[in-house]
Amino acid sequence: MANRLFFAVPVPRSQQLPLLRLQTQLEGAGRPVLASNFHITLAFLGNVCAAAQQQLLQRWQGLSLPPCQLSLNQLQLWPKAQVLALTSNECPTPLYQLAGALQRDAAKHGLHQSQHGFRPHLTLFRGAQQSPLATQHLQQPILINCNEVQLMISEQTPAGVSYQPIKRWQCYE
Ligand code: 2AM
Repeated sequence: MANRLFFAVPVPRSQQLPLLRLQTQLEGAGRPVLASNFHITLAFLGNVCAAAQQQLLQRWQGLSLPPCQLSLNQLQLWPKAQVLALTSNECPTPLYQLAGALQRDAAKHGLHQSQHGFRPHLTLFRGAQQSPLATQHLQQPILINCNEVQLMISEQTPAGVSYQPIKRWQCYE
């Protein structure tokens, strides 16, 4: 059996409010992502069989990321993916390096091969065809504290998509 996996930084409950407010402002843009599903994808891995999952966990046993902050300040509509996302034009170096290393590792081991380099973003709406806001630039950036990295399973359930962590790495100085 294979699991659909991805590495992500979750958005803890204490940081969800400004994102929920923005979703309210953008109502009608598409299907809002549930707050409990807010995350920053570092590397998407695709379907991974049990043996490859075990090897992946072994290779990344020592994964580490110092605590860092991502400032999300731009709204972008990605028409092909039909995603309305909050993005950033600056990314903390350790986060950028970790995401790149995870993506390269996936490609090297026959898992998903990323089409672009890491684009830090948080998906707010799916099924989005247009952005209701004229300006793409937020006056006040939304800050996300990166305190944890998770290896997540993505599962389709009758209630919608559900993300469950199978391994967590806390960020330490
Ligand atoms: P996104 O929401 O960060 O844009 C689990 O499916 C997560 O992996 C989703 O949240 C999605 O990213 C990301 N994902 C899904 N399919 C992907 C693909 N083909 N390429 C890159 N990322 C993908």
